[in-house]
Amino acid sequence: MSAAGGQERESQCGGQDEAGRADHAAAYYPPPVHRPWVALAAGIALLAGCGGGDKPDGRAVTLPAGRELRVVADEYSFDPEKVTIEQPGELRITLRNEGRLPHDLHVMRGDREVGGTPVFEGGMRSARVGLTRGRYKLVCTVGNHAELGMLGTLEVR
Ligand SMILES: [Cu+2]
Repeated sequence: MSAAGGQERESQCGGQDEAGRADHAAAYYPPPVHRPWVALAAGIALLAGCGGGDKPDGRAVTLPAGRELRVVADEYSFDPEKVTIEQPGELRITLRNEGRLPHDLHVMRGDREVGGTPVFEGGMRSARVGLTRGRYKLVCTVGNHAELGMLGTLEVR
């Protein structure tokens, strides 16, 4: 029921280049019977991509100092999407790419890149970043993935 609603709304942003391409990509997902949640998640990500900033909230996590941050990448989302770290210091980030396309995860402070993983397809990659107190962004730097929803926040308290 909700999937049909998603389809309907997707078509409203078909005029945008990036939404068009995302539609195309979504068509290559396995049949719904196989992984129904993937198609649904892609639909949600597409809505987020053309919604103009007010996207549905992704999962939020708070990590104690010294804990590894594990993020799952997919087309086109990060999970979790909102991360709070309780203390400044070095953070190890592991990105698992569950999508079909190459992705990465970079930590940005304003326009300055703090660090991140290489771009890769499938599997996992880790990176270490040194963080001071403040707000950062989590970004996939591949193509227009950030615009399509691969964008998160990281706050260091
Ligand atoms: Cu990406």
